[in-house]
Amino acid sequence: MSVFDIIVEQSSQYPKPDINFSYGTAGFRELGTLLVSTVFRMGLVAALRSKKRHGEAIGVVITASHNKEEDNGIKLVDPNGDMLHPSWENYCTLLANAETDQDLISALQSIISAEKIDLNSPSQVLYACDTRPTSPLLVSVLVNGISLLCDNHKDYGVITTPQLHYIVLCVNTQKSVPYGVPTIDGYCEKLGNAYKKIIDSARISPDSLPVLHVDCANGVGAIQMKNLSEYIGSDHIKVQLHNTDTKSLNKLNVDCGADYVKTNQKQPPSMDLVYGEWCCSFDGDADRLLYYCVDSNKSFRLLDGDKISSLVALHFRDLLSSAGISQLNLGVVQTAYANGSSTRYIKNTLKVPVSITNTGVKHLHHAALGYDIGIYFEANGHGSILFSKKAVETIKNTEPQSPAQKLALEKLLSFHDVINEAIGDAMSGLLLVQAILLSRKWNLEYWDQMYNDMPNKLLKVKVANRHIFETTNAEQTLVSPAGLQNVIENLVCNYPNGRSFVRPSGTEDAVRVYAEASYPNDTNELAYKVARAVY
Ligand code: 16G
Ligand code: ZN
Repeated sequence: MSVFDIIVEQSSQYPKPDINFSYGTAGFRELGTLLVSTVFRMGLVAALRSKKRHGEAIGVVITASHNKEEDNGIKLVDPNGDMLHPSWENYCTLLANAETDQDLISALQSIISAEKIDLNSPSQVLYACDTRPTSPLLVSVLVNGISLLCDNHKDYGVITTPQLHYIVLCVNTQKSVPYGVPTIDGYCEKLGNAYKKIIDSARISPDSLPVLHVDCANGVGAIQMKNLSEYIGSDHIKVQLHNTDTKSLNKLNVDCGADYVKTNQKQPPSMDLVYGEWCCSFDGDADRLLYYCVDSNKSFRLLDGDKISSLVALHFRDLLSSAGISQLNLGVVQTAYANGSSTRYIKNTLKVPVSITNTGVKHLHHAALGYDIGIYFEANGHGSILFSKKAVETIKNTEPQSPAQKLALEKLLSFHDVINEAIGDAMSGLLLVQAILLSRKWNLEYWDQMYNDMPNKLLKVKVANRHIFETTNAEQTLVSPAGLQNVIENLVCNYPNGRSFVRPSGTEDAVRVYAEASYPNDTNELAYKVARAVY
């Protein structure tokens, strides 16, 4: 029997449901029970992608992030720990939509021939999942798919999405400059030790450490944050974990998690906010991070991805200056959703350049590679910082002329190790933010005052066909349907500092309308008027 005969035989156990799949911004997302055929096929793609890359490890994560518990998803991780290369997304879509087992074989053969893949090449696939009830079944089917083309595969169990990205990057750099040890212990050691170094050099005593309340969204972050904070120890970090029930049904992301907090602009009902306390939320797979607190009037204050970017840009600008390094270009990448105040603050006050890209981590990550040190965060809390080779070498090779300069150089290297450069990572981001705030002796209230957010509104509009909405200019301008952009611009100019754009969602069957303006009433009016024009 040829390998294709075996694939046909196996695949017949997993018939494709009557769904048109599309590998979107975050891979495939669907009701978990409807993803069985897809994960089997993605096992095959992962093996082929690894063969194409001569045996470099490819990652597969089974997760639907902040989506509801019944949903699940699957996405592939490329050898450098980044998202799957866009040229392969179409292959994933092609395979997922093959109607019959024979169609599947034809699709596989077309990929093998287009990419000139030698089936005898070595391959390696690493996989993991989140805490969803459908994850174990999907993992077992995934393994069935992988093992038909690849005998070197490893299960990393229930870990966060960014941890798997980290592991893939570590495995693939073992023979050159190892990024780290490719285990969860290795992750805790690398990030945890770097964080401890910064706290020690800032001479922060255990008594003066604030307690950070962490909402784990009843997801995998609950397990892994416990692990990480225990590794670091309470003399360096004090966290109190909330929403940590990963065992009961109907808890994941319910009334908690970063998406809940961002969408509702309020804390999870399970968390009582007290003035002066520090709080943050992860999403269901712990790749998003948001901070929040209440002010002295008990009003909720959200410190979102834009505020994290601003804090990081300020701190890195200062550290580079104290380290006497002026030859590295530091930049921030945002999307159109970034609050206008944050963009103005970073550009005009910090004098750090800002580029705007399409929504979705892969776009931000790619743009951040254009800077020597590229900071990227989506407003929703997903982000990281990328250091170029030149940046790391410059920091390592600069000869300090004073103790202060030496300290700044050491801190830059420690910050480099705290960050998970493979992808946005809530736990790594938490250590980063804590280390910056504690180094600067800032609290959340002080951080919040960096700038005032513009009032803003995000609406989801169900339309007959979202695919007719086409955008340009980093999704800020509509090119289709014809004439709609003019209508939006005519509305926007009626409101002081108005800004609005419309884009099709990459994860849901809807379009999103964003508006901001100087006054809350104007903002709402603008958003609803644009939404009416879209509908
Ligand atoms: C996905 C993206 C996220 C983006 C969101 C936009 C990744 C890992 N995740 O969750 O970055 O903000 O989609 O969703 O890329 P939307 O297209 O439905 O607005
Ligand atoms: Zn997520």
